[in-house]
Amino acid sequence: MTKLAFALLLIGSINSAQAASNPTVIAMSFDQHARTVTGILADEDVLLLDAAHNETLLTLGLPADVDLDAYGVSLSGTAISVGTTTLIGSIVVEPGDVLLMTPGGNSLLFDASAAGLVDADVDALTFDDNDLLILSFANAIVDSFGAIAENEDIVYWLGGDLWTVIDGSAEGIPESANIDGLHWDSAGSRLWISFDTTVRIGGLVADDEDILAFEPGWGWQEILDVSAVLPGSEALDIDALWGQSVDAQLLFRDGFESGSTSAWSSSP
Ligand SMILES: [Ca+2]
Ligand SMILES: [Ca+2]
Ligand SMILES: [Ca+2]
Ligand SMILES: [Ca+2]
Repeated sequence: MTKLAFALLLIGSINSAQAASNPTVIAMSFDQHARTVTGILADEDVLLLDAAHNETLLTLGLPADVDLDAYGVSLSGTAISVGTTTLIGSIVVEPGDVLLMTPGGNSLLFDASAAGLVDADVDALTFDDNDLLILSFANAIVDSFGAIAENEDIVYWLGGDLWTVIDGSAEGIPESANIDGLHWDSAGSRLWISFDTTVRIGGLVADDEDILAFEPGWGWQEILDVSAVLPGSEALDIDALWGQSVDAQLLFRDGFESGSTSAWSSSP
């Protein structure tokens, strides 16, 4: 683990360590379609869940045949990754790319092939306190310097090099597990994490639709047992994740999302 990476991650948050930060809004996407009372939540859509467990569906305008597999909101706009190569507007977005969506247009925030990463698939992303992109990949990635990011690792891409933020196996994550959802909770000085399989860690058992928090130096906590809140979601996997602890209006600041209130019934 590089000390530089931790230093970057923790800038601006040192004084808020262990602060209470119950999430106001959690945004999540699933790996497959799910049924709500008012319709289908597609795997390219986002479900917003507030602290009272009210639900709002967001559609990002993505093609219907693509899976949204990473999602986050930066100071510039909304960042996404997809599961398969997809034409979004005039941009070919590959699984390893991160597309930045703004009211003024879309652009690639991270271009995996231009970075020299072969067969890359970004499956989780978030932004640190300096709005720097943080990534996890679906498969092991090797950069031009020979640094390896496993799929349970969390990394920066800085200056053409991978910088480890979290070495997953050093933090107790089984090497068989993959981090597929990620959010830097600045107010709580912790990372929210979802896995793609059931994981036993820190005395917890987390299913793939659950959200845990990891705080460097403090360990693991459960943020949300999603199946307890959304009956019928046990068969689903949260494959994209974002949250807001302080200012829920942040979610809508880039202005392009649309939503409608819904209620959960069960997965199809
Ligand atoms: Ca999805
Ligand atoms: Ca992807
Ligand atoms: Ca991963
Ligand atoms: Ca998951």
